[in-house]
Amino acid sequence: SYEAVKTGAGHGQYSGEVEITTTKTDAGFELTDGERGGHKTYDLNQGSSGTGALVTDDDDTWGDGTAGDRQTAAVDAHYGAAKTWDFYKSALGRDGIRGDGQAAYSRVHYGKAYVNAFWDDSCFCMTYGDGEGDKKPLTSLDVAGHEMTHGLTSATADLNYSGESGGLNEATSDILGTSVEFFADNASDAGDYLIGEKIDINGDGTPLRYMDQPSKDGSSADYWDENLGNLDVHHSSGVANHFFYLLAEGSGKKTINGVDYDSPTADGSTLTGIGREKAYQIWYKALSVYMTSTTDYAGARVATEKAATDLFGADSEELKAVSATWAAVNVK
Ligand code: ASN
Ligand code: ZN
Ligand code: CA
Repeated sequence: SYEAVKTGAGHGQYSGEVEITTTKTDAGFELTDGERGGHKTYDLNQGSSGTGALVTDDDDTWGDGTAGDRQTAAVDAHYGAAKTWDFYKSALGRDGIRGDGQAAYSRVHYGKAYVNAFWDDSCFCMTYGDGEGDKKPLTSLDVAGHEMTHGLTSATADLNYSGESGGLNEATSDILGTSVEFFADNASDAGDYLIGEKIDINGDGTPLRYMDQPSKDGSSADYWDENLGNLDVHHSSGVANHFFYLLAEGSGKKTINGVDYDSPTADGSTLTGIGREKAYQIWYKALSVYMTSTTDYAGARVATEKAATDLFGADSEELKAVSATWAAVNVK
């Protein structure tokens, strides 16, 4: 018996034609990524517990790019896990979610007409539903990066999932999930500051969230106020998502990869972005070194200012930009 790392040909619904890392066994090929901690992708076949079946194939060519094909969701999930792993490693210098080189695993085809995806610390795994009707499978790249980043947050700051800390937990998943999407540089799913633009979870063609102006979703907050912690965590995240967009890209109108953005400020200030690489480095350092389970928005400001000081210096333009950007979203 032998096992060998292979490069399979994947046909994803969202990722398009992609190389995925697979394993050759006596019986054929399986979705085990030997280059990334042994990450495996399973098919739950509409079940809702356990792992279901490891996804296998005879000729190392996977999926046909349609939701009707069972392997296709597995291709997108396996690809998303690989790109998230690679982003953590080469952009953040982190060896897997826990920093120990160990892989999580993915489960696709969860339940019946399930319109969500989720991370679970207890299995150290992420799970994707198939959607329902116009609402497509949940296996897009930004969703994969979002869900895996819940594992990263649990392994670092462990931000409590309620109140302002819960909003920061959610925003961390959107910030690094979006950063994965840009990092992957996939022509079929280019980087943007929208969350879930591929999956049509609203059934009307709109994305789930907008980082340049979170209130465009009808529920999220653009600016901090004293009631922010009463919102659902997926809406109190808006202030930090807006902070990240402004820090990276600046205020006002901008077009990136063909998508138009228009990001306002609470104080009417005009901001110039420092670029997304510096912005995610600051966020990650703040998350992994300075934030704790009870960090609130005021604490996130302090944490990111410390991180920017460590990375760029006490007299740096980057530190000034962090402070000015928090002021622009009303975090004093
Ligand atoms: N997809 C959602 C999230 O990651 C699932 C949830 O609300 N727990 O936040
Ligand atoms: Zn989340
Ligand atoms: Ca996106």
